[in-house]
Amino acid sequence: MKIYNTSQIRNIALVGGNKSGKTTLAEAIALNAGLISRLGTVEAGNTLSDYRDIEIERKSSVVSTVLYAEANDKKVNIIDVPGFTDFQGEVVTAYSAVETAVVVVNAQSGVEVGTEIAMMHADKMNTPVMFAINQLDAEKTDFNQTLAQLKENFGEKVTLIQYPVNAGLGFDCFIDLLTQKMYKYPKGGGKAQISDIPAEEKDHAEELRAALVENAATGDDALMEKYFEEGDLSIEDMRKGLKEGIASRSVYPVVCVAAKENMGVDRMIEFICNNVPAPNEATHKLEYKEGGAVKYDEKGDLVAYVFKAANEQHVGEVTYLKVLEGELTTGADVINTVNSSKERISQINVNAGKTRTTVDKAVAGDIVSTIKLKDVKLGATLTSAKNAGVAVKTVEFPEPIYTTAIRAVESTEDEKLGAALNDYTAHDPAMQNYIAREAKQTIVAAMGEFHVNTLKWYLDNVYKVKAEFYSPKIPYRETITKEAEAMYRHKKQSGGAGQFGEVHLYIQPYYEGMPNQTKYPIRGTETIELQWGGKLIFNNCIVGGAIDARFMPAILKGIMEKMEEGPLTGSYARDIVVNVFDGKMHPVDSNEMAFKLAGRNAFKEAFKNAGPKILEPVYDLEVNVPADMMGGVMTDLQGRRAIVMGMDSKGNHQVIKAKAPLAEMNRYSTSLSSLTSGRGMFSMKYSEYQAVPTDVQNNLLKAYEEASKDEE
Ligand SMILES: Nc1nc2c(ncn2[C@@H]2O[C@H](COP(=O)(O)OP(=O)(O)OP(=O)(O)O)[C@@H](O)[C@H]2O)c(=O)[nH]1
Ligand SMILES: [Mg+2]
Repeated sequence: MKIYNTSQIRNIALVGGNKSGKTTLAEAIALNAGLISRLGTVEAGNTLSDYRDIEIERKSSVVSTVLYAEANDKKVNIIDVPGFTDFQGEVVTAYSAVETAVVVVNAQSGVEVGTEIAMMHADKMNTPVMFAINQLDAEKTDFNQTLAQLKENFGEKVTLIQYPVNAGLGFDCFIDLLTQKMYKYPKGGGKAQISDIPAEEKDHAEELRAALVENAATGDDALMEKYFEEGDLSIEDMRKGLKEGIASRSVYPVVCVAAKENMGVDRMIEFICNNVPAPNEATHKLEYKEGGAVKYDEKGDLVAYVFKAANEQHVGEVTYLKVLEGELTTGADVINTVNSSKERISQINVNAGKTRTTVDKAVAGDIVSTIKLKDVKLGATLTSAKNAGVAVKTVEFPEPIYTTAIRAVESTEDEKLGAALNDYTAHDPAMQNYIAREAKQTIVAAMGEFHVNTLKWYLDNVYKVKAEFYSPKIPYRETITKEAEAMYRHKKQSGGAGQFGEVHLYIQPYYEGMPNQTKYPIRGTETIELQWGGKLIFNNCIVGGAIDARFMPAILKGIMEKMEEGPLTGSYARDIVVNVFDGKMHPVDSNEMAFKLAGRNAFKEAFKNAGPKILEPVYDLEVNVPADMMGGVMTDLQGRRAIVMGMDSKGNHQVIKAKAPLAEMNRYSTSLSSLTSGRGMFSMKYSEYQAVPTDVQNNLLKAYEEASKDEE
């Protein structure tokens, strides 16, 4: 394969709604580029992108796939991203490697939740956007409504480049407002016959072109002036304006395709080659941890970024790289700056799905893959020796919104399951697994139930370990709401050496910035930042040597034992000030054990009298739903004890901001999806701990009592 230089490279991600036709579009691009000789279909399970067993079984993409096409003397690298909302982590992965998002929109269904997710992440990551309106050949196609929805949701930046002449069954023709030509396709698609705009379309085309000219000029003052003076722009000027506008995200061009019929695809790729930024022309680039943006300097020293890692059938670990500076050459010794280890690049491949072609080198801006690295994970930076300190700022993945506990069906397979989970999550950064220490559960945190089902498929079919999913325990906390005092005398004198310790405590609820108590003189303070959040302030207020200083650590230890296993429900306690203000010792029988027990019991006693409360984790929730579905969603939120903090309208959607307790959010992604026919989306992020309502507290106390009885 020819080696392309940086300015000849275009990197795009095909993103957007579930089943909008991204994989079919990638297939048509590959066909036109001569990579394949006939169009595969997702139904037949023979596409370049959806080659994994799970994808063939589901007839839908699960993991993003890297492909490329050589056209117009350029190399276009393509990442075909799954559209289902649960796989939105793959959108983020793809955006970390491309300069342009091609948002594929199904003209039969218009703007969908997948469209919004693709746009939301593009906004967050400053990724330039273009739209490809697809399925223009389908019976239920509504081009005008789809375009109107795009404008309604994403504003005036949405800029029409082409419009179909005969959308719907029999579609084969569109007008291009930039080239001012008509493109008509033969049956079976492929290459368009290009002709002048016919007389009957001239007025309509002229009318629509005016908006294109204006949008093309907006990003560039000189062009704007020219446009005002001359009332029009040449095609070269428009290309210049469009290119700048796309790179700076002030223009979102819209093109027309029917991927399945391979129509419009040749022109779309030509448009991409001419108008979207090459890596070195992008205005928004990856950044280095130590500051500064990536330069894509072909002459520089090597820096490459691992944006994706996959465990491929029959191959093993495949590492996908974007070259950021210099050249990656076969045989190169590189440094993995994450762990300073050395790696050798034994092979460089370009991918078209699972098909790999070996190349000698790749220049800055290109996307390639390699195999047989020793220890390189997603997010790593590989460099030449000279750049050994350089690391790329890692991209932020969306917060998980669905958690479940998991265990091996056979406890002998615990370790196998753990290894499988670690391997799976290393390749899918939107899923996490960890052990919840207090609950003693292994937790999987994911982007939805379907995401977890995908994990289950891999556990069953690839890792071959039987696992079951069950409810995760809510990490409750305990605290106090008022001050209280208590004393405890630990005394034991039966046989041998006796034990004696007496401790008097005064406890208070802790809050940030609170003044010291003045009831007892404080002689020493210890602030303990609790591992599980919140604080314990331990004040020594002993006067006159009532308790020896050497026993204070033992008293604190006893209190900490109770903080770790709260007096109400055994949950962690937090945010308490303990003042030890009096006590008694025995000249012979006092020891550390006795004071530990006295401290622990005095604390337990005081805690019970201090208005103890159970706290629960509360999350900030952002729910985005079509306006006409608000009612059902609000009622459901109320049933989940959510408190609505605000509402905003965004296009024809409403964004609800609310606070909701984690305990009520179990399976929310599934409920929201069924309440909105899959058109709602939400994100949640831990906010704070709040006291549970009295009825909830009583139920929790009862449940704890029952569970403790069982253990006895
Ligand atoms: N009529 C028509 N159908 C299409 C077109 N493009 C795709 N389809 C069909 O739409 C369905 C989904 O196509 P895919 O290519 O799998 O869509 P996708 O966007 O990759 O789907 P996910 O990866 O699952 O999000 C398939 O049945 C395709 O045959 C098109 O241009 N016209
Ligand atoms: Mg797909």
